[in-house]
Amino acid sequence: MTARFAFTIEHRDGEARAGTFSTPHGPVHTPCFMPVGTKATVKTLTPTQLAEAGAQMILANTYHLSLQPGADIVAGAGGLHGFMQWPGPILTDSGGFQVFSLSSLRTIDDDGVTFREPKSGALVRFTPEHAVAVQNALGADVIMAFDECPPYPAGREQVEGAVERTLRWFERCVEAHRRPEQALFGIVQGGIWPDLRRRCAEGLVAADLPGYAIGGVSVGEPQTLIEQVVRVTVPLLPEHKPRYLMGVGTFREMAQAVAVGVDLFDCVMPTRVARHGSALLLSSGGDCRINLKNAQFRRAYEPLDCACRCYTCRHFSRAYLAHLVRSEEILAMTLLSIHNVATLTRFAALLRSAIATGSFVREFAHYLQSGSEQVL
Ligand code: PRF
Ligand code: ZN
Repeated sequence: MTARFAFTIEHRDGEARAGTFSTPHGPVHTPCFMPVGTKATVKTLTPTQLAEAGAQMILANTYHLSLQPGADIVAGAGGLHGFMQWPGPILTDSGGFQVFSLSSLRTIDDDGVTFREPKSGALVRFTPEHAVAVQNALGADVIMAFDECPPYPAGREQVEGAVERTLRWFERCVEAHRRPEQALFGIVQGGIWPDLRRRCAEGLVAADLPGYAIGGVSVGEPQTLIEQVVRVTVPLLPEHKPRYLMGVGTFREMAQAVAVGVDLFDCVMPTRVARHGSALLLSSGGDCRINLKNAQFRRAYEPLDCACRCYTCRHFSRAYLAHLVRSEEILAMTLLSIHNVATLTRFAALLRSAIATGSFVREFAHYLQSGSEQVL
């Protein structure tokens, strides 16, 4: 199983690594940013536009797809690759996070989670076996274990309970997994407590999976805590397996996580802000975004970002985009999503080449200064 999902580290710069993760649908060069296609579409983008924007691997969601259209319908099309016509690698999240963040009237017990389906109001039950069976049917290259992600802030007892449950559910996921051509990744929970992170990581690492994720971060905690939790958790994971930081994808957070040895990221932010009229700018050197509704862009005839080679920046001016946004034209969402996805994938590629040339720390120093106080 693992040979199919080999992870080769090609360059190192401090703890940062540049590698290649092999999947049945092609290689993923890391560090890599994965755009989110929750319902088997990265909103407003065709697969061709996504590929041209530099996407390598994309993410879809078990929670949404199992409710609509249902795993059997996706399986009938030959799985997600055939259904959505994305030829490259795909990862599905298990639903663990979405069940907790999106559904109402949740009841968790040791066997699984029952919740009310937001649209129909029907009661739905998710168990580790169900989450894995759905992901086996969806057919992504990487599938995620079913975990419990507590909110922030949460008390230590609650997080400790979530870790124990995540570990028991993990054993059941490993047992239920039926398709060796899909890589199952485990997810480390444990909130902000280093000892709970250690306990969780040790339980998962014993299973010798092809990859591991850090969950339970970026759930509302301050920036400094995110960085410190990641710094404490990464060394608990195997050196020669890909490490995936779930739901994180700003420039600063990515650079800081890459600096301590994270390889994969996903985040809805670039496509979500695009649909609200905002463009991410890399050239300014910070986590900068501009809103095209702002009056200053009405007569700005230059591209969003002169250094960006995306379709949007090669063809259109800020003034045209500002016009589309103000007119609430659908094309605004597509053109801004192309640019924002291209910008995040380009940022990951810049991290990668800086690691390859040994200039990572020097080039990205301005992103790496940590927050003020040491909290952990
Ligand atoms: N677990 C799962 N998916 C996730 C998370 C998690 O903890 C997060 C937390 N940032 C995002 N997506 N299964
Ligand atoms: Zn662009």
